[in-house]
Amino acid sequence: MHDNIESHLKEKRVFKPAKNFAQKARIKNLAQYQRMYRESIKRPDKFWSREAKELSWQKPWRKVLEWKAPFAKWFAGGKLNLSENCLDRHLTTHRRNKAAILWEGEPGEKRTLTYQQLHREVCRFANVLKRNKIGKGDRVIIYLPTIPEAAIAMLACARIGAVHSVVFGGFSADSIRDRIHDSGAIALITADGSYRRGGIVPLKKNVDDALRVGTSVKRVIVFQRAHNQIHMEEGRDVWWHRELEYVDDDCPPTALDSEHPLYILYTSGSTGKPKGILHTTGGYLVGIYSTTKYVFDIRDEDIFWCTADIGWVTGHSYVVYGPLANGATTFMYEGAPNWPEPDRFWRIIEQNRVNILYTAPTAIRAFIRWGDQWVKKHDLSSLRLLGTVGEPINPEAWMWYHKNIGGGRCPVVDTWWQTETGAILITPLPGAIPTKPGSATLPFFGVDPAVVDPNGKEVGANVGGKLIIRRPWPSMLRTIYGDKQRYQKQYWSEYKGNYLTGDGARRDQDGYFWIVGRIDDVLNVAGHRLGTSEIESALVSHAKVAEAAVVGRPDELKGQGVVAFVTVKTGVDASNDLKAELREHVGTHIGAIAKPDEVRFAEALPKTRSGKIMRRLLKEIASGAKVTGDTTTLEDFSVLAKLSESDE
Ligand code: 7RM
Repeated sequence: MHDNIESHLKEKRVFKPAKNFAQKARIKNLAQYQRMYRESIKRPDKFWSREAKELSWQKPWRKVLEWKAPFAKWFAGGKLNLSENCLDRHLTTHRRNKAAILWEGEPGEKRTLTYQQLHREVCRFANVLKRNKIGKGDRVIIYLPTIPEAAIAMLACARIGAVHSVVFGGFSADSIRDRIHDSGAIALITADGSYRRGGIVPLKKNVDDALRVGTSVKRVIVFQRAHNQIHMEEGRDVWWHRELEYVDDDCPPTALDSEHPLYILYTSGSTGKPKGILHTTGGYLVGIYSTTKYVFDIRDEDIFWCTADIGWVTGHSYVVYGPLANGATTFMYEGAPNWPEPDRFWRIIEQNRVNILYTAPTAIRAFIRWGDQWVKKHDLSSLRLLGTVGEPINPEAWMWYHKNIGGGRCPVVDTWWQTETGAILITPLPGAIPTKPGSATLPFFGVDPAVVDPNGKEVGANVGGKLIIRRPWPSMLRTIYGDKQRYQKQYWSEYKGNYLTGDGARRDQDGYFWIVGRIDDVLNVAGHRLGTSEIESALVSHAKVAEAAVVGRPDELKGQGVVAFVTVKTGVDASNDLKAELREHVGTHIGAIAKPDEVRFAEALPKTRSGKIMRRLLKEIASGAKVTGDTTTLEDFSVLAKLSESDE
């Protein structure tokens, strides 16, 4: 009996960077990447100093890294301000009058903020925070839609050293309350409402419900977005626009210690209490600055669109901080991809001449399902680079994205990272690293990942195991807020001194990483340990399948049986014949061992707001149990009800 995760799916396609792309890129070929990577591993201090020196420091650091495992101090002794690096730094350059943020609301309004305008708004709002007795070290919850004010609020907190914690606009009163309690937040920034698929999400009402019981929140600042009727609590609630009347626009950036807390972002632990992932200032800035620069090879002329919600770490690092630290133009969109029609994204790209698109596999699979005709209506020739993040991308979805969105000419960067890692850790560099559909390819500079067996020994090529990171990196989490022990235990104790990602992976003969899913989701079928992503990718490679999620359920004979939840493409008849066909399809693509014992058709799969399939819930449904675990991060509760109904 062995404990390694087996791997069966072999993907042979390779895409080399196009010559004209590579020539203009910062990293132009594999040899240059390898040289820099080697340097970054052998002499990390030198590598990261060089990156950090491209940024503004109010006081230089004493030491690049102080590492008392598992506690890191990056750029120790240095002082800086993140908002200064995202704003003030650009005001003395040609970027002063350049668009920092281009925004489109779901109903269709458009706004542009230049660097100078954004700087002014951030300074004024920072003064509003001060006026409301919010200061350095105070925790502030931000519960806003993806509107420029979300970025302004984050940057204003960073400017005065307040610690923000953004809560997804889709979360409920309970989730807000949990996060207030855990963080001890004294203030909350929200809006009256936000738009979603034509309707209005009552943000302020959710806040009122969350604050009904006594909490630490003393002040609620409300931005007027949707003009829906709301209640304003005397002595507690103030309007954003009214507060601005009392402040001026002079607010020098506070010099903060490199290790000063920047934000807490909650991720749902698989059980119980959500974990508050804490990021700090200097290392985080260097991490997001450097990854945005090299992974997206971002240029001054580019319009960069990361479609993530501001409440996901991807929104923090690649909608707001990464692009602005690079002086780029970041595009923000408030609403749903299928509102008013399934071509909203393509319409936006055509109208705004977007150059770089960064989105999630879940969105790509939805586009495939809705049909190519929506894409074909639009001119996407402005695009020059595509990215994905959030889940393993099924090779067929990768191919569709490359061909239909990228016109076959844009490199696709499949970027692997986590809330905990702060920035991208495993990724292609678009001018240098040949891509393979479904693989996140090679480590970013300074990152030392490995795939190991249960004893911590690195496994050979194409053998699955646990993905670990063997040394600290600048944008790493520093702790779980208020719970050092949990931080130590969860991430650093299984393989002492190494960071445990919780993901399963394999490395192929070229050293490329393939993420096979979360370790907790690995199936154990008759002694074979199978990752979820390969079976799902085999299902998605069938012409009639849009999306699939595979889970195990107890089986007397095999230990676990394989249950596949499948959604079909628009117009496909979900028949019993198709079920049989899909079982055979998996059999031929992977092997008999992976054939689903049961295929269930579903209208939709349960997902988090960032689009990750919640296999934990499907597992409970597959084994006939009631869903009991934490469902607060579930995007659409009706999906669960429907899945359980289809049981009867
Ligand atoms: C950025 C983000 C983290 C988890 C991670 C993986 C999965 C993310 C990829 C991926 C395969 C990818 N932060 N994941 N990116 N799996 N390929 N390119 O998603 O904290 O919300 O989630 O997401 O399982 O551990 S997160």
